[in-house]
Amino acid sequence: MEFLLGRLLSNNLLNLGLKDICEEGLKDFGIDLGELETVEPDAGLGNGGLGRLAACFLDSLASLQMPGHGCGIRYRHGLFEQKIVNGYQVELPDNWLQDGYVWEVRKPERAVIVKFGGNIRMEIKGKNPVFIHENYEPVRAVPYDLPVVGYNCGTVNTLRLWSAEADDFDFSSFSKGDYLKAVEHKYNVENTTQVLYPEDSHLEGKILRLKQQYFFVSAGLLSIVRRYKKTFGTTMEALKKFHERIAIHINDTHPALAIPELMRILMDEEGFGWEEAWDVTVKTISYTNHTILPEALEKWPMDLFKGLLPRIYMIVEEINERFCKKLWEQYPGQWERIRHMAILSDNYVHMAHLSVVGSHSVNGVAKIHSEILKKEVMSNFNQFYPHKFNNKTNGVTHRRWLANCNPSLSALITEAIGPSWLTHPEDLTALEPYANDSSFQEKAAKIKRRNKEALANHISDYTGVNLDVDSLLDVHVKRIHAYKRQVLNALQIMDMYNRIRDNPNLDIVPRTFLFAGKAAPGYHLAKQTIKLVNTLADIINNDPIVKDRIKVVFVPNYSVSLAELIIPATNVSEQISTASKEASGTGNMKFMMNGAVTICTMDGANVEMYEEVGEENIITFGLSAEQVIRYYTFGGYNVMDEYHGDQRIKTVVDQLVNGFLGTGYNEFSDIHHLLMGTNDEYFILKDFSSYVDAQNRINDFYKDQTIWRSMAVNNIAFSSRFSTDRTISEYAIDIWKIKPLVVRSGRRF
Ligand code: B1H
Repeated sequence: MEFLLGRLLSNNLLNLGLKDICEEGLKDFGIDLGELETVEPDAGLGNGGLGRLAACFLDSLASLQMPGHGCGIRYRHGLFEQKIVNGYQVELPDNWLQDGYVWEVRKPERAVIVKFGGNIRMEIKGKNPVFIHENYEPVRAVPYDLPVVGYNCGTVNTLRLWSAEADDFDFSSFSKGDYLKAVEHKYNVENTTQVLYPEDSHLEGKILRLKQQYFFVSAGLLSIVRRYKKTFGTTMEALKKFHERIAIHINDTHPALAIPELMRILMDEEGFGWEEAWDVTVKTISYTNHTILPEALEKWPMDLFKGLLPRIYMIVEEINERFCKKLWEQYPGQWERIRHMAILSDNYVHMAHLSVVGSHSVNGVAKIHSEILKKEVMSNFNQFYPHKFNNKTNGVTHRRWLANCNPSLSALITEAIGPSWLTHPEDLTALEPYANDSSFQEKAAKIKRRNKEALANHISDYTGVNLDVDSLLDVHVKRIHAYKRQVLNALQIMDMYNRIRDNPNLDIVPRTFLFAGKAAPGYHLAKQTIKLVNTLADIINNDPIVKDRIKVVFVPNYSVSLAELIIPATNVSEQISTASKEASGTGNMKFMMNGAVTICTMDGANVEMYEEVGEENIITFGLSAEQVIRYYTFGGYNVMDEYHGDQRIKTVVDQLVNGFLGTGYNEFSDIHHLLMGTNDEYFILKDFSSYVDAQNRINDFYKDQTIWRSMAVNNIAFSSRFSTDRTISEYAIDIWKIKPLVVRSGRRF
């Protein structure tokens, strides 16, 4: 449902091998390619990691010459634009299509009709029941195709984005003279694909979102089946081999309706019986889980579901019935267990349960996350289907996130070890000996500094803050969320500030704390967190006692293109989620491959980064996932012990509400409540002291630039596991059973 593409021009030129020649050619006309690139709008059709992962998958699929395509929604408005006014987030609509979009090709001749609402009539034909959908609202789904260009290989795959369109006039209403009704109909239809829901890892149970889900799932499947029949024939025999030639992967539960929709198409349109349709469906579909946060697990009220999708509801009911019957056979009398596993229960349709039951593979996105799924969150399902569960650790495309966004570092790497890493990221390990090569270290450090200068220009334009390019750049960028613990970082900065005020000559490495990220518009705590960071920036940046040793800056409107500017300039990457909560994280990987040192909890993919780079090249702190889960299960933690036991903690917590920050008493009350009113649900105060120690270690390492630079280079050298080329190869072999398909041999350059 999300593809967070960002800009495409520069990346497509890189993958086509045309970047240098275009740069040179444009120079002759007095045009700077870099400047030209900024004219392209970001395609912000996603919230964060989940949508960007899908975009990285597309790059690796094409670059590995795999026949794999994307199916999504052409949102008229992508993720909102963030402005900061007086320290507060203000949301503006993202108008990315206003000047047209050069990469899309509208294909009206491939449009399909998606049916909503209405009622189902059953007829008996011969001996079999047939289901006829009547009085439905037809919505025309028109595909817009975007090319997905592989790296130096000639493969171009497709990202097909569906747009809801109405004919200019609904003639039946118009002919009756009801002009307003006709216009209203057009408005309602087109509303379906108007806007991306802006909640990351949190669900908004709105009917329009369910409509979006069915809209793109149905359109996608209708077009896949149509293409299949055109290629392999329309006979029943051909269709029974559907799963041998087609794999459909659902990115979280958002497209889980693909399961009942494929059943519907096979049964109602192609004449399959239930058993045959179910066999093909389960063998076709596979599912990735991206979160264990309870508030993000999708469930839809049955009534709402039934009204919008009556035939799909009937099919889900039957899937549930048959599944529960099997559970009953295996676990006779265990009502509670069955109720917890059912797809339909407590008047809701549970989409994760539907996804597990209706697919042949279920994977988590990092080792620790997959283990938590198997042992905790989905342990019942893992017992019932022990062979479905597996792990596929996330990655990022090192072509966009190193080669394209950090061309100087990329050139330095190629100069040292040759260019093979671009297609074989595992070759990056050849950099290891350079970690202690002082000339290489120095060149890498110079590049980091130049990248900081480029970032500093942007920041002074957008915030008026002058970034000290000689300071240590400490970066916390991602969606704002309690579990990602931007508040922990803010408290640590307050403590550092308190120490400087207590001892104005405190010897610390000059540091800039950079934050960026969007808060969901209805998420008050996240919005207060943004205000808190901006308030700290105001106070600290203007306090003469600080003498510019620390600076705080919140950069507005975090996006793919802003990340591409920030990440190459970063020294310290903040990955400090409450252990067990961040399924994987992917920003962590982008920083690592650009030579930042990570300060992190043992959560998500951080654990595997630690394994790869070794304990001497990463700074870890805090509770383990096991400890966190143990506290949640058995209790035994009291925030008052932290508050009264550590003066530093008491001071910073009190400063939130005692006027120290120069704001009203209630300004940060949600944050104060998060810490003290929920018994520190995210263990922010519990991890505080260990985090401060870790920050002090960063300070000490950075003082010795030889050590620091060697850590930075080691991080690049050991980042290859986190390329989506590795991730996609695993999906291809273990789940999709697809192989590279050489359409034509590409030009090699
Ligand atoms: C992730 C989401 C998500 N997990 C609901 N879940 C959404 C859930 O619009 N919604 O309703 C949108 C997004 N996003 C992220 O996926 C995880 O938090 C990250 O840890 C992970 O790296 C990323 C990719 O797997």
